[in-house]
Amino acid sequence: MRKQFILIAMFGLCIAQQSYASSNDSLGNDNQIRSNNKDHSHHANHSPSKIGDHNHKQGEWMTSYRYSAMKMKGNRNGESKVSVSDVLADYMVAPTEMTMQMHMFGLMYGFSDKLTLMGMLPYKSVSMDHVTRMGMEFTTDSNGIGDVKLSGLYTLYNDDDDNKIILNAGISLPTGSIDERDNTPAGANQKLPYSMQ
Ligand SMILES: [Cu+2]
Repeated sequence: MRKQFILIAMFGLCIAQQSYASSNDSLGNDNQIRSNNKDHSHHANHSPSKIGDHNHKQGEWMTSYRYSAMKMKGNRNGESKVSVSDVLADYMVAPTEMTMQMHMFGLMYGFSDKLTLMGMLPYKSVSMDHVTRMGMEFTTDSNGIGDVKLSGLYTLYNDDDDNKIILNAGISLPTGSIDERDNTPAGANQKLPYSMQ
């Protein structure tokens, strides 16, 4: 059998939408939602593609939504690429491609000027293509919420030029769904492996 070449392809796409609400701004307007580039000097250099890289002033809220998609192809054993036939020599089924889409919802709150609290909730959709030793192809899909992450961002250092050192400490709560099932050649409604949970 001709050795197959494995393509390794991976791309990421990130679209982020963020909005800010301030409850202690100079206008005294409690529920004003602000767009990213207005009025908030401490966000002037803030790129929305980073998470947890900034703090908020006391009483300030920020909500964020971020979409990302990823596609992975090919198999590896440690550092080296392995072909589908290599995988099938050891296993009954080889994965060929996996796509993941993630919706990430975030909330930040300025507990004080130095301490910002942050919570994040992901929603994931995963799809994996496989081929069996018999040459049969099949796909499994799953979707559900992932682990909630709660963290605190503490400003250790902040100079006049707005250079900052922020300590980011957090915990991950095991809220992710771990009982995702789908149909496979082994039968209907089978429990899916870890990477699909
Ligand atoms: Cu923020």
